[in-house]
Amino acid sequence: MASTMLSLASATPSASLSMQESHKEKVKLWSSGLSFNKEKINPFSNTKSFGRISMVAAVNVSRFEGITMAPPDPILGVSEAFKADNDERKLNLGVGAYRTEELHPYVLNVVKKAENLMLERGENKEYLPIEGLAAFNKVTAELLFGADSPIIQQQRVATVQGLSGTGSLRLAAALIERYLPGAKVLISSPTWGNHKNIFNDARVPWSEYRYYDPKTVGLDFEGMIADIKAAPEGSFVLLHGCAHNPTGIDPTPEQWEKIADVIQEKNHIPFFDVAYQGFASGSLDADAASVRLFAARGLELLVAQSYSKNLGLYAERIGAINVVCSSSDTAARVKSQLKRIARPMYSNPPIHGARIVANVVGDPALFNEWKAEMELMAGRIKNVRQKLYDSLSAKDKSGKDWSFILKQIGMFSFTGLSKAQSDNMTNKWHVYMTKDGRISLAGLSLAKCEYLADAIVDSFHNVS
Ligand code: KET
Repeated sequence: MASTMLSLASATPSASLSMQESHKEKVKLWSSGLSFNKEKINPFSNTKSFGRISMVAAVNVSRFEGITMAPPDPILGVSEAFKADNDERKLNLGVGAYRTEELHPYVLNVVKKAENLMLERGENKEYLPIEGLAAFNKVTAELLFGADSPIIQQQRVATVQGLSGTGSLRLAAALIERYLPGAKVLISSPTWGNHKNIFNDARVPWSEYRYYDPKTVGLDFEGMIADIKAAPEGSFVLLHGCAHNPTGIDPTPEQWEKIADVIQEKNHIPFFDVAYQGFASGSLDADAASVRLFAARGLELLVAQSYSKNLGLYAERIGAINVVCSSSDTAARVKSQLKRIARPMYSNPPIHGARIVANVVGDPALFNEWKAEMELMAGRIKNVRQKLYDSLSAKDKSGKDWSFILKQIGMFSFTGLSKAQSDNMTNKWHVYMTKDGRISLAGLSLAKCEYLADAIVDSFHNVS
């Protein structure tokens, strides 16, 4: 159809050919954003039959011609590349997703039980309210702050079900952009790659505070405190509640107290991203300690939650945004505005994951089973962490100290491998990982530790 249109519009076949040849160039010009001038710049104006040809061009050329190819996502793009690799030694240590020792995806038993309950009850698929499932919102806030928290009793928290951690962060970013325009968000350097995208897309300005010290492969606590102090008063400080991604390095309880002191001094607003509650230590309460410490000081704070990892509900997109306010009245108004932001974006959230969480957390027997399963998952990761360290120490004859791997917690290990070394891991060894040197231990088995250690030792010593 396109070529028919073209020959119909062109005076001669040769005119048709030359137009096709120069077509790409013209379209580039056309879509490059140059100010449009019919006589001089219009790329289709070099022929007498301008009217006819430009009309054909409009039909024949995609309106999206000027759109360039986006780069693959630095984390989810790794899974796509992994799928395309046919080598049988391949290993996907990119995305933070839990696998069994056989490297299969894992659906928790409590999740299956909760789903069976839902089937038995014959629950319907009606729309949820904009703020999500009430039973879910109740238990998710309780899980985070503790059921006996004064925040909950005084109804000072606005909890809205979100599209997992990412969607909940995005809702909060939109709230900041709309109601605290100009306020800056401080994010750790480094951080989970998507944080920057989220604030960029919401048009919220951000800057980084120091966090990781490559010399010690530990926390740059002095730098962190200095940067939080230096930020404009009233900034939001994004903190990873536990199991910092990508470094696996968390502040100690004493350091958390000092961070809270500075935040309070500067009237900053803590903004927690809690994507790994229960996955760092194996205990839901211990992993919420940082958030509870800030809450106990009576501060206003934001907390985004995710059930992707701790309940393995990655694809169900279940999480929440909690805004702790100074009064119940403020919380009610904040909640109404979060709903107003959500409605034109996605209307209301999906129900399936919300029911699973409500059933598991709301039922004492299932809740205990969940805790046991989480300990198992966290335990398996600790075992591969230890085995990887042992293998590296045995294979690397250079005397390099790999003990930082044992000090890191959570799903990941930040290996310190450079981009070139990470590329070597993938290109030569078929080990898929993010280019910042992060590996997901949740995707590693005991059986593959030796192979991984060989790959790391080779990449570390033979690639500069
Ligand atoms: N916060 C952090 C710190 C985080 O690592 C993730 C996911 C999320 C939020 C969001 O997850 P959600 O599924 O939207 O609840 N991180 C892993 C997956 C991803 O990049 O999307 C990862 O780092 O591999």
